[in-house]
Amino acid sequence: MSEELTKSDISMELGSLGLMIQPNAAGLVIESEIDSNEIIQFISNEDNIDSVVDVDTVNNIIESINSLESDENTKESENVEKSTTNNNNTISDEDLSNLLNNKSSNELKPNEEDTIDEEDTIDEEFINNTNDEFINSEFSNPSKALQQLQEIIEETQDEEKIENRKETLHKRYPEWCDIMFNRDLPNIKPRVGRTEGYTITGDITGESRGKGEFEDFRQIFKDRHDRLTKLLSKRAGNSVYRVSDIDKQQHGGSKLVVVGLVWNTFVSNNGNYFVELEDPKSNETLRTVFTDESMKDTFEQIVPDEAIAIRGILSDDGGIVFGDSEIKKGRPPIMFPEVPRKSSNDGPDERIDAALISDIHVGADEFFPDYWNKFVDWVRTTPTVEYVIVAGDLVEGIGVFPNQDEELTIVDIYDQYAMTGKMFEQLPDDVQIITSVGNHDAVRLAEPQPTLAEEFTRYFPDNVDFVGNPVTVNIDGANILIYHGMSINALAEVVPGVDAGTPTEVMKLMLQKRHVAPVYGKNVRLAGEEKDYLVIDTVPDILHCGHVHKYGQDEHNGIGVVNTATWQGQTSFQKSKGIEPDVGYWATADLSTMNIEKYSINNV
Ligand code: D5M
Ligand code: FE
Ligand code: ZN
Repeated sequence: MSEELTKSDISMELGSLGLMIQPNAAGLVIESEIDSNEIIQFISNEDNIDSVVDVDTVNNIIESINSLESDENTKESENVEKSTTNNNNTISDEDLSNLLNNKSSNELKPNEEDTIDEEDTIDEEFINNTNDEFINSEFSNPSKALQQLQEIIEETQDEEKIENRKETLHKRYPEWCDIMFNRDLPNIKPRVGRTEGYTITGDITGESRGKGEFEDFRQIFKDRHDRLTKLLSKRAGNSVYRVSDIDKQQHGGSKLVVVGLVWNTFVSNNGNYFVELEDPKSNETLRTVFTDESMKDTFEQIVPDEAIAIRGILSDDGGIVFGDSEIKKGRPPIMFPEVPRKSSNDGPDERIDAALISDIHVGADEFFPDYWNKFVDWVRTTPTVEYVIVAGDLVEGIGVFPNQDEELTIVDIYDQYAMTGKMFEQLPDDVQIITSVGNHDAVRLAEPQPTLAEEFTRYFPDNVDFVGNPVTVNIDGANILIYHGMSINALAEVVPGVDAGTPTEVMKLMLQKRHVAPVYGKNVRLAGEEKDYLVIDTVPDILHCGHVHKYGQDEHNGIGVVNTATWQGQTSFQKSKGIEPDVGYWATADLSTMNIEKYSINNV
């Protein structure tokens, strides 16, 4: 019996539980006539965790086991059982003892099929030699052992908590759970099933290379400049000069098109419009000026850090470009990269609907579960809907703005996602859900944003695909650019005549500028990366945003733009800013026609 485990086996098994045993004591276990596993069970259940198990303790245990064995078998097993459950005399923490019980019964149970090598028996010399070493090692430190054990317990409890989290939501949030989960759901109508699938491009998730260094940051502007210069060259119809490519001696006095990132714009006292362009590679700048009043509207659409091209004449000394004010061959003197007019449609031949939503804000006091039910029921009963696309702000988050916790029904971020996951479970399994993230989600604020970590996505069903912000989703040939919309406020602030309350007007500017967040600063944070993920490379069929909580749909050069509002009522922050949200809205995009249809809880 005793040769089933070696001294080191015992030491290690107990060590893995955080229970340290002196080698001499371990040797004693093996020497005894009693099954070593039984002794280990006793030690792990009975011994005082605060100390290293010593020879005396083992002797005591052996004695008590021997005295038990002299009793009747039934009585003995009763006692053993009792001792495993009522061990609070030695181990105060109930969870701790439970853990030990589980561990010892699961892992230390003798395996009848296992035979142990004869060599693996007691080594008297080893015990004597390693005794001091062991006692002096950090593992023989009782408080360290206790700490390690507590860590194991916490992890185990954590995992159990995560598993139980969704199942226990109704205990913590009975009102919402009653409204959403305690009701008769309409039967799911089978999907039409036309889609052949989708692909995601331009997702930063898993691709982030930035180390937060200044050079990474410069790199995004260099890349932005390079890629948009290519588009601008096409648009300008002839070769364009970068600011640093202009040879002031050679080009002085000649007509040219110059491209750069906007460094600065200003109107002089004389009413002239100045635009300073920069080449981010060399940091060289070039001043351009328009004197014609007719350039005002275009001039006002220019925002800092975007890439534009300007046509004009370089002064003799090469110091300034005098901007042209005429449209030549259909080309204006100030050119944005722009999206070409879309006339054809690469989408599917027959109707496939993507339902577009955003800004659910689960967890906020102002989230309306009864509104959400209407959406769920509509998806369940609308068989043409094969995709649901969420443009970020799934949850309200925590610590997003000062005193936010005073307006939270769910203050735990994991619970917020667990609740959202449970909500998504009510959508049909064969509807593909693709969800991006926003400024309220548990990811970095700087754009591009990678998607949620597994610790949050684990609460969602398998038909949910988590993507970053922004991304392009290609469904059967139709491209939908999803971008949460944090730049909408910044753009609206910089460009006169547009307002975040009419988001489609701002979203059109993104297409014009071929960039979803052209302005840096003003609540737009950028992350340094190898390339600028916010450049609109692929011309989308539809641009889908959220964030401003206002519904809007329109088109720009044949490209649909839609903002899908929110599921959250007015917060005190929004009240202070005069924002009246549109609550309970969504859109469908028929990908065969790119037709966008508006829905609200009031018309389904
Ligand atoms: O955005 C909800 C609304 O609040 C939306 O209209 C944008 C606006 N908002 C959000 N953050 C700001 C800042 N920092 N300044 C001005 N307006 C803002 P949500 O992302 O859901 O909080
Ligand atoms: Fe939002
Ligand atoms: Zn937002």
